[in-house]
Amino acid sequence: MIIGSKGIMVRGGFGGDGLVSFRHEKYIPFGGPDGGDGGVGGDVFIMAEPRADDLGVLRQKKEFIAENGNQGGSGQKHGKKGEALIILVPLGTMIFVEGSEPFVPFADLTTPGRKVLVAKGGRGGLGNTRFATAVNQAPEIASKGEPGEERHIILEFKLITDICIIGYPNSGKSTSLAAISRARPQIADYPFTTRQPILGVLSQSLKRDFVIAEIPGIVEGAHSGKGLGNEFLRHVERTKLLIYLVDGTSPTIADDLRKLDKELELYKPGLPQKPKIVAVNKVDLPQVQARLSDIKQALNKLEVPIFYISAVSGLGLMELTRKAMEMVEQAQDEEVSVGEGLAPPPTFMVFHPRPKGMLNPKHEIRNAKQYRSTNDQNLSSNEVKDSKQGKF
Ligand SMILES: Nc1nc2c(ncn2[C@@H]2O[C@H](COP(=O)(O)OP(=O)(O)OP(=O)(O)O)[C@@H](O)[C@H]2O)c(=O)[nH]1
Ligand SMILES: [Mg+2]
Repeated sequence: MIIGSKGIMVRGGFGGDGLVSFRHEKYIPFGGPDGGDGGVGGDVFIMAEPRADDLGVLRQKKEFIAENGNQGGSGQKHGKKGEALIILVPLGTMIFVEGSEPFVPFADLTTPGRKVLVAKGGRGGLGNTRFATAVNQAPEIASKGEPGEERHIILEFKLITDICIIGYPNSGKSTSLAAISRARPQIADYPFTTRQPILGVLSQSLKRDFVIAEIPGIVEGAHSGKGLGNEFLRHVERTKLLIYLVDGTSPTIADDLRKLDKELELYKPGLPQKPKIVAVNKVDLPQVQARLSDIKQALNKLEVPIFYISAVSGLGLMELTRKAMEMVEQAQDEEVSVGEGLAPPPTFMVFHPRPKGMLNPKHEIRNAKQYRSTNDQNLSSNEVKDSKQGKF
């Protein structure tokens, strides 16, 4: 089953704590503070991976937490940075952040290898060297590392295709897809043979390959869950061209087309206004041949290109694919990138410790003894506060 949407939690690693330490060397009395700063926590990224088919690549995992930074060392050594965590998702994944404005994607991964930072690692704490002042030359204080950003994210996977073939069950979508591309979907004379979108590649153009998909059969009432429902229509949203494939043996072809339009409109207003081609299939059958002129008459008012084809004999397929590729190229030129105008990530206000005599009373700085005995990085004892959402 294609996993099309999934909620996950991402969190950057904790910053490492700053260290309280003093230089102890033979013949060097009062060596002074030499505690280093903690390393910054690892960031969490989401990256588009073209080989992944759907969000199933994430398996059952729901929480993604990057590595913590290490504690600072003596001799002013900086703690090691936490390693970044990269979550691989399929190309075509949209990222939404819970709590931000609905329906405005945080990012849209439409190019292979695109990497988006979704949770920053926490800053490392300051070592006691940073707190030395003229009046306090041996500070026994250091600050704790900060927690990383935490976000609840919804991932939505929508296929990126050039062409989508949609139509009623049994109209011949799989047969057509197999005839014009290298895809080998299952073909049978019962409805809903295809239960998942199937992808194929059209490589008849010298310029580039075209990705073509068959969407499982749509029936009247799909928007309210009939048949396989409208679950797969999300994949139609980002195609450049629709091919409405209708069965030539249907006595109500014009009506079938209107119903397809209606189902798409009910799923998402404006969706049927995408560039479109109508293909009447199975014209090799004598009963279709017999009423071909009536069919043409019934469809002559449509303002979209119409092709009369036979997916079995190949009749009209060449002309159909040529027109489809031409329309995709045209649509591409006019396309406005979805990635433009993305909402910025929600902002978190972080209060950082101010060393060298400018300490804010709100910041919790511990003395050296307490500090060494505490290993846990308790969230509530940290200085980071989220002014807006009160998360930290
Ligand atoms: N005579 C004739 N039969 C066809 C043609 N195209 C498809 N068929 C037959 O119609 C039946 C359904 O074909 P499919 O390609 O599986 O139809 P589909 O639209 O993918 O069906 P679902 O996946 O169930 O929605 C099969 O028995 C095909 O052999 C055609 O051009 N001519
Ligand atoms: Mg099929």
